[in-house]
Amino acid sequence: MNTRIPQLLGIEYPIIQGGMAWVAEHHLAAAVSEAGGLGLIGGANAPGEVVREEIRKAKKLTSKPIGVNVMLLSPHADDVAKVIVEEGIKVVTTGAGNPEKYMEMWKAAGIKVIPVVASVALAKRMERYGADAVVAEGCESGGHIGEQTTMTLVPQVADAVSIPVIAAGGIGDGRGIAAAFMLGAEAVQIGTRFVVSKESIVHDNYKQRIIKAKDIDSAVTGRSHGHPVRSLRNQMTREYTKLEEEGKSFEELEYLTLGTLRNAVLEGDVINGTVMAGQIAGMISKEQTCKEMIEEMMEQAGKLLGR
Ligand code: TUI
Repeated sequence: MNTRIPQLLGIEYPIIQGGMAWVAEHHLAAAVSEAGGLGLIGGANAPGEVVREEIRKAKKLTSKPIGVNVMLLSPHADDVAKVIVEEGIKVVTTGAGNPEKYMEMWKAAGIKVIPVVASVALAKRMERYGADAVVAEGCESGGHIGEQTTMTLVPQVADAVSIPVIAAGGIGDGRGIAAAFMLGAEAVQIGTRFVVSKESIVHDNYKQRIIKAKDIDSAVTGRSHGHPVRSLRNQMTREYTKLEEEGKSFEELEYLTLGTLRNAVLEGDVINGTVMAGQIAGMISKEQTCKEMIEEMMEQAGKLLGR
């Protein structure tokens, strides 16, 4: 499992933590990095100064590399992009858009840039713009998703680019990691499983909702306005779906979900809140430390791959 990614990022194992909004804060990022993966601070919709504080707090907990994810739909993306350079971060991932306008600044600062892509076209474009690797994220993922599955996207992206490909979406154990490697990936990005880690600050109601989830418990909302989001079914997804079917405008739907991810993550409102999680939630059965998760997954993947 000695691929190009651990060397590129200065980490031990080919495992990257997803840059999940509200969830990927300093405790989780530091725990994943300490365990030998790459922990990420999720910029999400936070202002630059909040991200700066998160970076500084994470650095107090670990001297190992940590990265930052820039959510490109955020009104604060420009500020976060600059904060990353100022704080000496060495790895950036981006999501929900095309990060071209920041690439020159980041490359000049010696930052490894890893855009999350949901299509071959964007992967090829990112390689041309100097990306160091791409995360090919399938629609099994939680949160904002594309259309392709991980099984179909990863090999097509791996064939289309020469830079390393990191698989994401539906991966939560060593079998998933081994399968991703078989598809041509050189690392994986994992989100949902780390949400239920002991170091994750997510409300226990949210963790229990994932632990109790069955395979079919997630739903995708927002397709009607071009921003599909996967979360666990509840009162919120039912209400959203009903309003979508009634043809409500993007603004009305946005208003409905305002603050609901925060309410689920921090307050534990898993009924009217947005409980983003991937389809692999049905397989996730217990809270463990990030170290236990990573070691268990690496051992299982190693055996399967005969390494
Ligand atoms: O970004 C994510 N996952 C996210 S972001 C997020 S916050 C949010 N909440 C509500 C609505 C929208 C965002 C929650 N989860 N994953 C990475 C990802 N990127 N998935 C899909 C994409 C993507 C999709 C289309 C990236 C680029 C793209 O096209 C860009 C272009 O210009 O071609």
